Amino acid sequence: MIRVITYGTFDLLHEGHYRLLERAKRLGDYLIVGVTSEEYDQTRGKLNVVDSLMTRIENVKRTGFADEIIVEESPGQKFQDIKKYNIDIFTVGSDWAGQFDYLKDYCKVVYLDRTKNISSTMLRMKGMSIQRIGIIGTGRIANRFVPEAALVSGVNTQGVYNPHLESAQLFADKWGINAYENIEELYNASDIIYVASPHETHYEYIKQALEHGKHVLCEKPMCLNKSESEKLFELARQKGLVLFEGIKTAYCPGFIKLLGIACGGMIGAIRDVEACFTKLEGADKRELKNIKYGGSFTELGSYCLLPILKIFGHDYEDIRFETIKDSRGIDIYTKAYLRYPNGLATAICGLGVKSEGRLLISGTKGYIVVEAPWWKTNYFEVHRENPDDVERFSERFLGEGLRYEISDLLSTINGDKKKDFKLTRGDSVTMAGIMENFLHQQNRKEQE
Ligand code: C2G
Repeated sequence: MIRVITYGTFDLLHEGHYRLLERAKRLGDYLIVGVTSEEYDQTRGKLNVVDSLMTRIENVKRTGFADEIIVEESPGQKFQDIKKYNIDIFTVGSDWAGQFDYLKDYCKVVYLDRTKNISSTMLRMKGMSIQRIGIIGTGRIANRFVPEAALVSGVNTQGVYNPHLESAQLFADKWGINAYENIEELYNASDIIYVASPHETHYEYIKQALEHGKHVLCEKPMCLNKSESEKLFELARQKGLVLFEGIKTAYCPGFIKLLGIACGGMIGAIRDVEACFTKLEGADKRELKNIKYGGSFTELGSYCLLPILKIFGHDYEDIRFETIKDSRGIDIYTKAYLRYPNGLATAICGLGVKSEGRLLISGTKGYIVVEAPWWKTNYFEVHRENPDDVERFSERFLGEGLRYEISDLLSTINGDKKKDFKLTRGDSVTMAGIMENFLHQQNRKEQE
């Protein structure tokens, strides 16, 4: 008798789960299904799980494939279960390919192809359904996005589009999703479009996606021009669709906590915000090759502007940029100085200059310091005049942190308006205006 085991959350049970269980059963004679407990899902950072453990167990039972159902409660349990239940085969979907190879010493490990297509009408729960995500672009960030989306319950990554079909195919093969040659096919197969293409292509893709009735999550900077940003938000409003700019920091719990403490008066009235983000990148990287729209400020400015706009708002009195360029004219280091009626702010970005990536918020009663990588906020300190008077705060930051924005996007699509404050339409429009101002000044200086 061949004994098989598989695990999963099985939330909002859909055809991907059903087909996985069906094939797992066929691998042997006796199938044990481990359903994750709520606590375990929290520990491993799976977000947005809707169904209770009881409902998920009930749904797995109803498929008729499980001979036995157990609860998965802790990280080391798979290894123990294999011994305890005398397992011959461990199986899981190919979205986990390679990740359970460590079990090969104890039993056979089989990765079954994940189901690429989830039909939109399948198994709707209380007006909620699985939201299918289509990706435009196949770069570094898109590669980080796919495994993060796998940890948000209620979404399924359906496929990818890149005008260079070969790149799309490579990406699709890597992640077990569809590659679309025609962008219309991507729109037809998706409910949400994730735009992760080069900056200057965002506007057209977002407009097209909204016109096709799709919700949109777009990588930062969403727009390089204020009026384009306004037009897109207006189009989304008219169509009743959700449009989110993907600045991961804005949605992560540590940053939300930091803003609460900073704006709650703990350091008095805030008079200065200094945010720095620098990276040393090879000259072959996209952001250092694109003469017109590349460079440090368009690449990293959104992160640095975020705490400034969240703390001081959108009505700055003056903004000034100082930039150092490389021999090809690409901005490798930029400082943006903003003046507000009662405060000053500096955004410092570097792609060819390395500095201490720190966020420093200074007030009339003390200061808050967040060391690099503050854009993945998980720890910060509040200091006062007395050097011994230090308060320390920490918060979890899971994985690459993209799961937070995906999770908020999903709750907003499902009608939860409470997440709106994290990155507002006004924040995004103001950032687009600052990008426009920066690019305009760069071009003017070049013409002089
Ligand atoms: N699955 C699939 N096709 C999809 C979606 C999911 O084949 N379109 C598979 C997954 O690969 C997994 C199973 O369905 O094998 C359950 O998926 P989830 O409920 O999302 O659980 P998961 O987070 O993948 O947990 O310890 C838990 C396991 O590691 C798997």
